[in-house]
Amino acid sequence: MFDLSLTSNKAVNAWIDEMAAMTKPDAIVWIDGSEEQLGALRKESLATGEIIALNPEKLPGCFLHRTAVNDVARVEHRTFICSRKEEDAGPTNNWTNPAEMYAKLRGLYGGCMKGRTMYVIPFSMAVPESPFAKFGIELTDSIYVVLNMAIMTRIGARVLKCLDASVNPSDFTKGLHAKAGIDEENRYIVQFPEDNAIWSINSGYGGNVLLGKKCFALRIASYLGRQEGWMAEHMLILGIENPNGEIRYIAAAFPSACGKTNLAMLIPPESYKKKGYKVWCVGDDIAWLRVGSDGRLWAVNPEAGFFGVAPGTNMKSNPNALLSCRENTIFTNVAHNLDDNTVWWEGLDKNPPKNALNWKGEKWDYTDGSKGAHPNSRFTAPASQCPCISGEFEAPQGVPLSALVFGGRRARTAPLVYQSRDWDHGVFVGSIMASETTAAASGAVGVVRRDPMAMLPFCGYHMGDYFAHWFDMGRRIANPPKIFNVNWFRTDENGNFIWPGYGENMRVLEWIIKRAFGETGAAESPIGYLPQPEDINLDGLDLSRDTLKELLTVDKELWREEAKGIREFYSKFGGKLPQKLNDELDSLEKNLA
Ligand code: GTP
Ligand code: SPV
Ligand code: MN
Repeated sequence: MFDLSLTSNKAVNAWIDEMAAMTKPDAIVWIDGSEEQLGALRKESLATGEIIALNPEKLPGCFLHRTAVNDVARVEHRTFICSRKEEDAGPTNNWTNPAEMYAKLRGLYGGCMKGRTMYVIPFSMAVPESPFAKFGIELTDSIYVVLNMAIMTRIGARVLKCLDASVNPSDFTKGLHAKAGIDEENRYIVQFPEDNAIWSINSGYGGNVLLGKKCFALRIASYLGRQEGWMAEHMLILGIENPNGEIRYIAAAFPSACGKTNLAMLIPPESYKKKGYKVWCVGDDIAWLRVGSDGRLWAVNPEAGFFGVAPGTNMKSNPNALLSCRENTIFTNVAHNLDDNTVWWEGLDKNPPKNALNWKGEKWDYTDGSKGAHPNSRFTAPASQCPCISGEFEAPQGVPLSALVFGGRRARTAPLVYQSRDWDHGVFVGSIMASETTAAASGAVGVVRRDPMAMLPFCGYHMGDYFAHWFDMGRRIANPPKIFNVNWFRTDENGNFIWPGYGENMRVLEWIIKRAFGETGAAESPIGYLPQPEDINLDGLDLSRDTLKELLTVDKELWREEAKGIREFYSKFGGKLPQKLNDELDSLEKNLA
């Protein structure tokens, strides 16, 4: 039962033959991207219980899937960058020499698809017709992966046609995924940047298995970007339309589960809506950045869907995300309401279902204090369903950026917002990012760690070289976006967030855009430019100027401690750390003295 190949592309067919010879599937099925085929696969997946059909009136076209209990997040300790030289992976990545890794993995993949079907998914990151599109093929034995890739990327015959017509039809990313036994001890997420290859085994969870996302669009793409003169970043992209109808674009990098999806589709406060402000979503997780012929930096969202965090999403915090996932959506690891066959998660509303199964599929009693949904439960929804999707969402050249924003979860150190003095200082600001860890990756939650540009788990090469690439790009952008840092997560002595966040973040975005266009002033501080408290609009918000002042304070004592931590972090990079970063750190320490 081997499908005829959908292409005469020799490189593609030879590689698939090789992978099939190793994994030995009973059948090979080519994914052509048609609704008929996807429908048939859904039926098959329903029959095995891999997915569960939800209420067709309330959630048409929606399904629920549960992963294995030991397989609910990215696994950074089992993620590898296998470049030929260890130095090219750098101190922040796990590394094994490729020959050794291939040998080990061949052992695990050997015959692992016996009795199973191998699906061949041709996919494109960015619209395949875009000059910036990159093509890949993912081989997988999971229908869940096929159905998710069909939402998250552009797939099928259309992609093969573009690959075959491209300058180099043998240039495609080779992604191999096998569930094998979902064995934690033998779980590997491995990138081979020099081979443009990704091998993932023993997982069935999102970021580990949807190979177009973190593995390709960030790890491999960041490596390609450095060689080809562009950047792949863990950034949302949004447009702010002002009352004159002008749209200005911002890209923002926050670590996993730190607010990208929420900011990307925020709804402005009433007072802004009345004036005519609108926010348009271009992307919620990944941005590919290139210098345009006009000397500006342009951003493309390479994805076609959202793989968003479910808990905390509700009609108040993020109505646009909720409205995006009311149809044609796959929910993973949320609670199942058996009364009306819908889904529920913590923070959806105040009415947890009385007759329900938790994310593990066990009978769930919400009164016992246990969670119904896993903290890293997700929805996979087509971006086209977002009520505020940008008209430029599929623009082949992307959108021009006026500002870049970094941010993370910091209880005390980072102020609500500050601006870097220039591009190079902005690179420094990105490089010193730190954030409390979240449930998006396995391991402890709430521990502060350094996460430069929110790329620590996603940079496909030596991070010292990555910093150098940022400086390099700055020299090539005649009219660079201004660079900022934000922190929505300062807490009071009781651990409560001080800043209301979500839609109210619009007030900070307004300051950022005004600064980017030189339309408002700022105060100098040891870390960069801060807003004067009266420069942030608080109309209609129940927050005092004094509280805002507190949110904008820079505690020099804390920052001196911070500088020590940065110096220690920088020391990891040895001679690969650009001297400019050391110089910036010296001036920060001087400013704090
Ligand atoms: P990934 O998909 O893992 O990359 O995450 P993300 O960066 O897109 O994060 P997301 O927007 O899904 O938010 C993650 C969590 O942060 C959710 O539980 C949100 O409710 C919470 N969150 C988002 N924005 C804010 C905010 O402005 N303030 C506060 N306090 N919490 C927020
Ligand atoms: C993240 O962890 O940053 C995500 C989810 O966006 S995953 O696809 O699992 O990487
Ligand atoms: Mn992410």
